[in-house]
Amino acid sequence: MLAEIDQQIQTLIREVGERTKAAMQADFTIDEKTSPHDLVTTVDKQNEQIINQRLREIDPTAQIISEEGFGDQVHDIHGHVWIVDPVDGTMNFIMERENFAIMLALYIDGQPTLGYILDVMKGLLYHGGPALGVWENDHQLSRPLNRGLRDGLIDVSSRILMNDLHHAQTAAKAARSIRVFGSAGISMTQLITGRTGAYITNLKPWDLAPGRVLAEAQGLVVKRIDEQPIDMLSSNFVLVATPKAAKDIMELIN
Ligand code: 2AM
Ligand code: CA
Ligand code: CA
Ligand code: CA
Repeated sequence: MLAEIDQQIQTLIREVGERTKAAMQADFTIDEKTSPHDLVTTVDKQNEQIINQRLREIDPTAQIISEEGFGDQVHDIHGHVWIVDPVDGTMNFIMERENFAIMLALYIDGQPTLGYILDVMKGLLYHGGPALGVWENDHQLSRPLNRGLRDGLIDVSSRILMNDLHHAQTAAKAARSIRVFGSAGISMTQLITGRTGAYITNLKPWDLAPGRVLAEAQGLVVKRIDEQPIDMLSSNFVLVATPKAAKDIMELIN
């Protein structure tokens, strides 16, 4: 059953990826959400409507959590819950025209089960989970090396780095170098392929959901900085890292 759903979701996300590339060349409207740093486009909204409609056909009894308001009001995570980010890295979509993703995840009874991150402009789909393994298109990924903080690259979201939240600058200074991608999804692809070794960030459910599935299946640590359990119905201030880098960072910043 999981394999069948998986095939349908891969087809869906690829289709939405193609439509997104076409829409980027045409006219789309940009609106401010909460500030000039927080934008949404008609492409985000249309993608979400298409994805959610197809999810309701593929998995009719599931609940859907999604960013732009076309999902359900979800108060408990029991059963099948799909978590959807129709364009992750909207600022990159608008300004860079690359380095953005389309993301979906399936949680069953709260358990991370399937994750999908499509790097739209590179045409790379990261997909899988604990039962299926983790794949980049049709190539199964090996597990990242377990590097310590000092031997790897650290990724910190720009707001956290600039404001030194949770002493993130202390961790950043200890690493080999720092990377900032502007898309949680792209950041997750760098972790699961072993390019970066750690990521400190504060994420909404749709920013975190697929990356968490894939990162955990790759043997990476995904945990809240405050050591509380992750709550997929709200925001989480998290660390995603190799086991060694996670230990190094927790010792440095707590
Ligand atoms: P988004 O593009 O889907 O909104 C960097 O901005 C990363 O943080 C992106 O993955 C972005 O996802 C996410 N993010 C979450 N909340 C945000 C906010 N209020 N403003 C800007 N980006 C936000
Ligand atoms: Ca957004
Ligand atoms: Ca997002
Ligand atoms: Ca988004």
